[in-house]
Amino acid sequence: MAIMEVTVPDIGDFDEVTVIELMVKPGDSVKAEQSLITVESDKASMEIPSSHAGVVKELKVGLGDKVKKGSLILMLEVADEVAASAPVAASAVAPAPAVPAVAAAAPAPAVVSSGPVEVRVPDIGDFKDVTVIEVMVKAGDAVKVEQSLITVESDKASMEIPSSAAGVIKELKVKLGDKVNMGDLLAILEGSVALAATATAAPATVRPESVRPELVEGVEGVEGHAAAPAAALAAPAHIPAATPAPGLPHASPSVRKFARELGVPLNEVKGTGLKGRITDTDVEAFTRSVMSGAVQTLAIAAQQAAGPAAGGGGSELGLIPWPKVDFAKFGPVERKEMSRIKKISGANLLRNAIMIPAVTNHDDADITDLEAFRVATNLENEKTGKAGIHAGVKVTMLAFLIKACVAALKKYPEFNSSLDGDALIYKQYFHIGFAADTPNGLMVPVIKDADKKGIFQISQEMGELAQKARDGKLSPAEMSGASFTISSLGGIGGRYFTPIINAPEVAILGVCRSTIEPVWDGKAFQPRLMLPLSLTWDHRVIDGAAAARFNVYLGQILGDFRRVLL
Ligand code: CAO
Repeated sequence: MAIMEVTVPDIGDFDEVTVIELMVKPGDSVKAEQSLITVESDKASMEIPSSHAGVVKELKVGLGDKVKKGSLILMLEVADEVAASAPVAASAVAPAPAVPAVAAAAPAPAVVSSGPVEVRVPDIGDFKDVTVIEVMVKAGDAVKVEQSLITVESDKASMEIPSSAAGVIKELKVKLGDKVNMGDLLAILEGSVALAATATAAPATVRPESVRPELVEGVEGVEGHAAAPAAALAAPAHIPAATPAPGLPHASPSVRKFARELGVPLNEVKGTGLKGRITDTDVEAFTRSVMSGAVQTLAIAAQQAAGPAAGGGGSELGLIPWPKVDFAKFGPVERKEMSRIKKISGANLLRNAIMIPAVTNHDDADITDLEAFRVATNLENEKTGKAGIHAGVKVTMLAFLIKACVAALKKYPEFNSSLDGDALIYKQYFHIGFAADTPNGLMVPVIKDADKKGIFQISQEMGELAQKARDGKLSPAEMSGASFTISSLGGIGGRYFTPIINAPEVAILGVCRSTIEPVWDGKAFQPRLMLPLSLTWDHRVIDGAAAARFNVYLGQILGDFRRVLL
């Protein structure tokens, strides 16, 4: 065994960076490429990997130490042959630098252009396909030279990409989750665009830590300016002070990855590391405090401060924000905008699911005789042909269900009511909505005055409304005014489900596919056609016993429709 020194490899343009995380300790076995420490500048944090496998004998850096290329990180015990083959004794620079090898600042004359200017990803060293994890600007924003536009992250480093030109963002060419490489177009600036000034300034005027774009290209043909490599700033007065990334928490890539895996919002985590840096221990502690409820108080306070209009993300409910996952890390993905209908119905469903204390009762109705009647009716109607008054109309099970529900709603009127503060509005009309599956999403057309219509008429209207829904031709009037809704998945399949109440209604009936089942008649099992029913109801208005009664009554009617007349 031999001892070798592991030093900081070439970290590009970075003069001195601070050690913010020690990832190994004496006695640890490390693999080649395993991260040893995390270092950080104003604009980037990166993990420094080991270029050899071995056992850590002694750490030579501590938290807060400033290191640069060649600084000794640790002493590593390695196999003799490894030490012998090491190119330079004691120097274990990683073969692939773990940091952005930012191109040296190239002198360039300051230029002013009034035409559109493309801002591209600069030389980010050895990194390929880095992920955009934060977009800090939007179209229409005025940006200064050096203002950070996006943050990108690889497995080993995260870095902000600043603009090397000032101007107004005409178009942003990247979004969250995109993979970018050197030269990729980030944004197009317009207005009086001041291109990043020359690098002829003394190094002292350059923030040594900043990762800066080296490529700022004028759109060809416009103003005749071609690419103007730019780095440092001639006029420090124009440089925004080392801009902390707005909203981006202070944490290393591995901590961020850890937080993402746990769904922890890093911006809510208090960092206990150096300069308030978030460590993985902080992430764990945050998770524990959420589990115990301690963090909810903070979130609710934030919600109160933000007011009810502060939408999305769950913070208004005292919930931690929705986890942001870079799915592309796990496999190929494609992003597609949801349809307008899906967005609208989604918002309604979310509100109803959250605001209604809903309970679902499941039951079965014996529809053996009813189905036989339905089939016979349709056969008979077909025979009558064009001569019949209901020519071409197919009687559907859903039409019977609508009629049966009307009967149950009449018997149990609170199911046909709506909450109005402390009062209930009992509707004396029976408008029944039915969920229709359309290529654009879920729609709920309404059969008005279902109590006054026969099965044929309801079947016919339903067919027409369902067709209109699929064609996207339903009028708002045809979708409003329901006092109760049925969602039938019977034509598709399934057993039971828990439909979400269509507020301000107070109940909804879910129906699934009927199946022949053995039913005990007191002497023997009989094959009966059983229809699964799932009734979801608002517990503020309806009691469990009433819901059970409603289902039982519904089952009785579906079992013997003559009961409707009683
Ligand atoms: N059990 C067994 N079979 C059933 C059934 C049931 N409960 N209900 C209907 N079927 C059968 C019918 O017999 C018919 O079979 P045939 O084609 O062999 O005659 C087939 O399913 C289609 O039935 P249908 O023409 O009567 O249509 P429908 O009334 O069942 O449905 C509509 C109409 C608009 C409700 C339906 O097309 C639809 O969109 N359903 C989905 C609703 C939905 O998405 N709900 C979920 C909302 S919550 O996300």
